[in-house]
Amino acid sequence: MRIVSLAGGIGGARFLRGLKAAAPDSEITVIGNTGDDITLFGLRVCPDLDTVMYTLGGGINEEQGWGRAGETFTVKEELAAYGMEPQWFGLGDRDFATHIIRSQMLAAGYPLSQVTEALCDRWRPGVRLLPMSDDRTETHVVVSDEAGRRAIHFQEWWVRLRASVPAEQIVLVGADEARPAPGVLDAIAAADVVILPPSNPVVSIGTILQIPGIRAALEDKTVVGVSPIIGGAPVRGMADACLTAIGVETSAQAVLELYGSALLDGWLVAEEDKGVALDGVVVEARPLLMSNPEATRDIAAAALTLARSLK
Ligand code: GDP
Ligand code: FO1
Ligand code: CA
Ligand code: CA
Repeated sequence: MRIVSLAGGIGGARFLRGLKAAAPDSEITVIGNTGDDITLFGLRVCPDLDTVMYTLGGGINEEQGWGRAGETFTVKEELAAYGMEPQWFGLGDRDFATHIIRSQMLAAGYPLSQVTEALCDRWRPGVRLLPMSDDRTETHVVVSDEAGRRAIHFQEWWVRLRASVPAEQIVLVGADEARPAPGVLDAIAAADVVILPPSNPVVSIGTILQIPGIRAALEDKTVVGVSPIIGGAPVRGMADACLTAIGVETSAQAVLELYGSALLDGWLVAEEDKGVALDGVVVEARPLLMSNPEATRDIAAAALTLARSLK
């Protein structure tokens, strides 16, 4: 079976591990969010692509959910000793190597999709990992504080400010001119089913859906989503602050309505969210906590079973 999955960072990566276990003989193509990408110290950092690559390739810091296992921070400390900014983003020594190679290849003219493929040669994530676009897009957040009203990079809002300042607007800069990366639309067209993992509906899935052509391609397919919201709260992270910014309530019902019946054919919600419903979408309630590999595999299996039944 051919499966396409969109993915953000931690939620997407953990779900994909379950999807691989639930469908070991399938060919899985992952379309990764690159709206989180940021240039730091002259290096291009792609947090969500790296989180998927390290998680599926066995290099992730499991407790943290991002960054490398066994990481050290000597380079970060040395940069800070020079007074280099920003100091609020924790790039580790092992992780730095990834960004150095990526930046060198990009400077040599390779598109991000080929760079990602080259990095995955080492990590063997067991899926085909494609960036949503080779064109540079970045999520920026409009905030107002003592410094006035301004747009800051998503990472500054998320990591430095911990989303504590309300987002007045969340904008994917460059979206209008961006094209899907090579292979993205072909993979969607060839897919038997499409799964939306419980990734952030605004700054992960919502970002990917903004690349012209991707949403329309998905609307022709059988798409099943897994709710990232359980009992009115994101399981981890600050997705509620992102939903509030776009005027959407933090609930499995509101995220279902945000995605809509043109995109979704099926929707998995947690058992405490039974009763969630939308015309044209089949909703099933299941335990949705990815607390261990088996529970995660069962969630992915339920999403696949539902998708197959709706084809
Ligand atoms: P990020 O890029 O690292 O923020 O990761 P994603 O966008 O892929 O996923 C983040 C989302 O995963 C959060 O909004 C959480 O609500 C969701 N999430 C995390 N753990 C779980 C879980 O165990 N179950 C479900 N259903 N959602 C989860
Ligand atoms: N998240 C943090 O909360 N603090 C960090 O210092 C941090 C560093 C970092 C470095 C590399 C990387 O790939 C991810 C990193 N993240 C960090 C996670 C990440 O930036 C965010 O959780 C996601 O982008 C939000 O979706
Ligand atoms: Ca992310
Ligand atoms: Ca459909």
